Amino acid sequence: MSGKSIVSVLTGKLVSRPPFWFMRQAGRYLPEYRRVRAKAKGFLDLCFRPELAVEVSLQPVRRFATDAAILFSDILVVPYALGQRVRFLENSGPALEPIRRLRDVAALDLSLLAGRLAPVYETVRQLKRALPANVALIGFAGAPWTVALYMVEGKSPANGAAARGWAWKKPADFGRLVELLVEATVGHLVRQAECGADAVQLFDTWAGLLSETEFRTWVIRPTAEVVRRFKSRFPGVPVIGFPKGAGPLYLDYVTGTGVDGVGIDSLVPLDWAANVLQPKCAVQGNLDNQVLRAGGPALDAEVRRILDGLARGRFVFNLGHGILPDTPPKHVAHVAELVRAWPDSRG
Ligand code: 1CP
Repeated sequence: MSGKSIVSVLTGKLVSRPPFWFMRQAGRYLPEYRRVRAKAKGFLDLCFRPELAVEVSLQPVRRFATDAAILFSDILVVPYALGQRVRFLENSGPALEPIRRLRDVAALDLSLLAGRLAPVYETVRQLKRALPANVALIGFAGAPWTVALYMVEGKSPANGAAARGWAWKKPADFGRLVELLVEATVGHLVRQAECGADAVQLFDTWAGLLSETEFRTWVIRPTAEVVRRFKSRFPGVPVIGFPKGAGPLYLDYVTGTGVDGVGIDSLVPLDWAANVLQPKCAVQGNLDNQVLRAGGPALDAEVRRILDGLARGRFVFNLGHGILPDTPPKHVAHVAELVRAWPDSRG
């Protein structure tokens, strides 16, 4: 296989075996990550030191020979770069100074973004030089809805009551925040593409919290705007959208946003994905992260079920959500073997 097989799949070409990578493939489950992490002052420091961020981005590629590296960064570097106070507390997750009113939105400053994120773009440049020609470099951003949710809630959201309450009561005000994030997201993705990203992914981790009406307004509409504006600058760089938990609305998401590939969570039925989504775009997913952690015969059976269900069409093997911190790396290595061996790995 020549070139980058993930880019081939996302642009509609057939490949001999499905390419693979894993969401959150760099992280605490890897001992080599924990060693580098210990050198950084905090999580944001790790994201903003190119020599460390490049190293942790490359670790899973070396260990598992994945078909892609994902930039090591976080979706919450964007709120930080807009001037919001963002901290990552050890072992408890993100803490942001919550945004609750139009006045808080007005205090955010788009002009800070490129400068504050310059180290991230330097990481992308260095990664591009370090990667073999057949390994794709995936850039990413959080989608406007998911990033807005963290900005308003100030922490890992439970039901999103603060953000959703605001959006239902004052849609124009919440809409200003989302518009600002559309602008910031396009700028962030364009700069990653300028520095060498081969594809980009939009993480909409909390899309599944929403009602149909909210999903159309706060997920499909802003994502369509991001995709349209990104593609006007980089028509050849494919976009993968991951609206986790979208259920049957995955179809309207694909047709309404214009993404080249869609990440599906582990609950999406494979036959539905093959019959309804794959004719419209490439599909990426959807191994359950708990079965990856558990391992054993159940893991083998699930990997084969997914490959048999989707690998004859446009398909990128991945998880339905990120790798859990207590996942044995040897389970990940085993999955990589099974995917590489398909169709001979069929049970
Ligand atoms: O100290 C640490 O090591 C913290 C753990 C960690 C890591 C490894 C965080 C904090 N972020 C990351 C890296 C990261 N985050 C990457 C690059 C690595 C890779 O994928 O290999 C990416 C793409 C993300 C994206 C991200 N951050 C998402 C979307 C994807 C998803 O998993 O849902 C979200 C929701 C975040 C927020 C975030 N950052 C970190 C944590 C612990 C969280 C989640 C908090 C929560 O559950 O609400």
